[in-house]
Amino acid sequence: MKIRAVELHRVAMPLVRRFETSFGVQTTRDVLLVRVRTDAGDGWGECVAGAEPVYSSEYTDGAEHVITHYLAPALLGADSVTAETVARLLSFVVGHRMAKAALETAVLDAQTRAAGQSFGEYFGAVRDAVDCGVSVGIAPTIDELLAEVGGYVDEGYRRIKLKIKPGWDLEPVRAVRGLIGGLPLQVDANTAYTLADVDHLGALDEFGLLLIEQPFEEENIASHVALAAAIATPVCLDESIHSALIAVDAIERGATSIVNIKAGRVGGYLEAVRVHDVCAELDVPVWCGGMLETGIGRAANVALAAMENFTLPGDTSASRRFYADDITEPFELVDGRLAVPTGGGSGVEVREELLARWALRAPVTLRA
Ligand code: SMG
Ligand code: MG
Repeated sequence: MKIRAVELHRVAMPLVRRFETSFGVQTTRDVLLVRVRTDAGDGWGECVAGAEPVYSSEYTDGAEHVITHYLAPALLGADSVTAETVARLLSFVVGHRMAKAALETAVLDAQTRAAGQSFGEYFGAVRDAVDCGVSVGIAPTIDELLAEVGGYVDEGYRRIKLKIKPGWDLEPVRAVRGLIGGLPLQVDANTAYTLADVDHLGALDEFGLLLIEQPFEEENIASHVALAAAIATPVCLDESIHSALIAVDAIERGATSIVNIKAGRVGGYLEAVRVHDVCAELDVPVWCGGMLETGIGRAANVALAAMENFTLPGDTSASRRFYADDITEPFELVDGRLAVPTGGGSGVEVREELLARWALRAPVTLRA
C-alpha cells in the first residue's frame, strides 16, 4: 500500500469514575488517535501512552512529536508499506513502542479492511468471545472499594484485579476476597514495591490470588526472580515485557510464570502475537492487558485475546467501565464476555461526530 497521509487526532475522554493507581489519579484520558489514508483505504490506530510520563517513559505529547518528526515521515516516504514492514521501516528510531504500535495498527486496519479480513482472522483467533476481567483502582475507603467491586460482580465480570500499593494491599484484598468468595482475583502493584517488601507480599499467599502483577520497577528482573522463588502467588510481568525476546528471558530466569500482553508496550500487535507464541511454546499462559482504550484499541485487544494461549481473563472490560460513550460502537458485556468483532480490520467504525465533539484541537494531517 502507498500511505498518502497520516492524520493525528487528539481527544479528551472523561472517565466515568476516577482511576487511582500507585502512580496517580486519572479522571480523563487524553488520547492520540491515528488515521492512515492509503491507496487501499483508511485505517485507525490508538496510541495507549498516558498524558504524562508517570506510568511509562512514553506520553501523549512525546508520541505525537516522534510520530510527526520521525515515524510518519518514514512511512510516507516509503514506496510501499504493509503491516509486516512497518516495524522494519521504523526500526531506526530507538524505543517509542507505543507510538510505533499506533501507526502499525492503523496500517494493519487499512490492509485487513481492504482484504475483507478481520483482526481476529489475521491474528489466528480460536474463539468468538473472550472472558473479561476488570481492573479496579485504589479507592478512598474499603467500603467504597467493596461497592465498586460488587457492581462489577453484578455486571458479570469473570475476574477482579485490584490495584495495590504499600499501605493499600492486605486489607483491601482480604475485604474483597470476603465479598467475592471464589471468583478469580489478582493484584497489580505497578512497580510500587521493593525487594525489602518480599515478606510482606508473601502475606498475600493466603488469599489464593491468580497472580501478582509487576511489584518492582520495570528494569528489575532480578528482584522478580527473588520474589517468585519466595512466595506461592504466581508473579506476572507487565511493564517489564517490551518484546518476545525479553519475555523469553524473563520466563527462563524464573521472573514470571504468566505474562500480561499489551500490544502498545511491545510495539504493536504483530510483536504481541510473537509474545503470545513464545509464551505458548514455553507453556506460560498469557492474558491481555488494558490501557483504558477507546473502542479502537479495545476492538484490537479483544481480537488478540481470542488467540489460543490467552487462557486467563483480560483487562478487556466493557466500554462503559471507563466511558459513558465510546468513540466507536460500544463494547458490551454478555455473560462476562465480549464478542470478537467479525467485520474487516478492527471491525469497528469511528463515530466522526464524537471525534469532532471531543477534539482537543483540529486534526493535523502529515503528507509526504
Ligand atoms: O484498560 O482496563 C484497563 C486498565 C487496566 O489496570 C489496567 N492497566 O498496569 O495494567 C496496568 C494498568 C495500566 C493502565 S494505567 C496507565
Ligand atoms: Mg499492569
